[in-house]
Amino acid sequence: MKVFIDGKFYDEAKAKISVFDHGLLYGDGVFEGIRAYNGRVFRLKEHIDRLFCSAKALLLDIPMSHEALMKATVETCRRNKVTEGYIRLVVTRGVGTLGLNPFRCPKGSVIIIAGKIQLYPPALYKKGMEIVTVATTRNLHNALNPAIKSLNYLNNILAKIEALNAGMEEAIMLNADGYVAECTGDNIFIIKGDRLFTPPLYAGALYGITRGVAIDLAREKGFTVEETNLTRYDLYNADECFLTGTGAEVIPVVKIDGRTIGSGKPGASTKDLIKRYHALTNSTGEPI
Ligand code: PXG
Repeated sequence: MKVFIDGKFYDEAKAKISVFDHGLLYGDGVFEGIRAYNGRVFRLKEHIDRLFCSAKALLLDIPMSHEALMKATVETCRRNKVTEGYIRLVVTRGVGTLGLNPFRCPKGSVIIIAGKIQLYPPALYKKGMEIVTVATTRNLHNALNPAIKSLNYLNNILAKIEALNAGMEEAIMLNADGYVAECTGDNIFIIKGDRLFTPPLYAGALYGITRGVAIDLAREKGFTVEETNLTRYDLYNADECFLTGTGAEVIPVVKIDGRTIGSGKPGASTKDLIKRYHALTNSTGEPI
């Protein structure tokens, strides 16, 4: 595998960054997880846009233009012959002194890795997932805004540990007010009648790229989409529930905290959405 670091490609074993990089020392940096399907990078522009928005929130200067970053991402896929896979883009604060001050780091580093993705077990897409609400509260937006895709993922990892300890693959995180925020690496949706609901950004959700695609696809089918606060009661009494994420794509949820959702099987609208999501991933994107 060849890894892109600051304009050059390195063999996997030689792809290294400094131990003085504040990305490592403080989790000071941002990232994106992107997928390639059928020789195209899906929603590349949207991912790069979000990376720049995350960086802006941290006053982190990405030392490449939007266009150059798009080109480098596609080139990393090409060099690794990745036509179907996962791309990890990381921008760190860069090398600095032993001390928090980010302004003592003269230049950020850009890393691009193109490889394989570890998905949820395929059976879960057929029979649906069971998930649980966990005790770890989603970060407050005024502390570390969940809209920032930063290298500080401990809030999510703590929740993921709780899910795994409970024998589940994914966890629902609530915000400090007790409203549903999102899952550890996925956004959450419910369907009730002809309405689709998902938590808004201010509830502690990432503006997921897949979330945006799911909203568009649902509207195409005549659903009214509402970004509004949801309680666990709303989830338990939904007709259908599903999660979205670049890694997860669209995955049905059939049980939450022991409560069966709808019929207990993946819902018809969710299955239709999954089909149309795949049609889109296989036919659109930046050609590699
Ligand atoms: N919420 C959080 C906290 C995320 O990290 C999403 C929602 C979904 O956003 P997108 O833009 O991907 O639809 C994410 C993204 C992984 C993995 O390796 C995780 C994500 C993306 C890709 C891979 O588990 N999370």
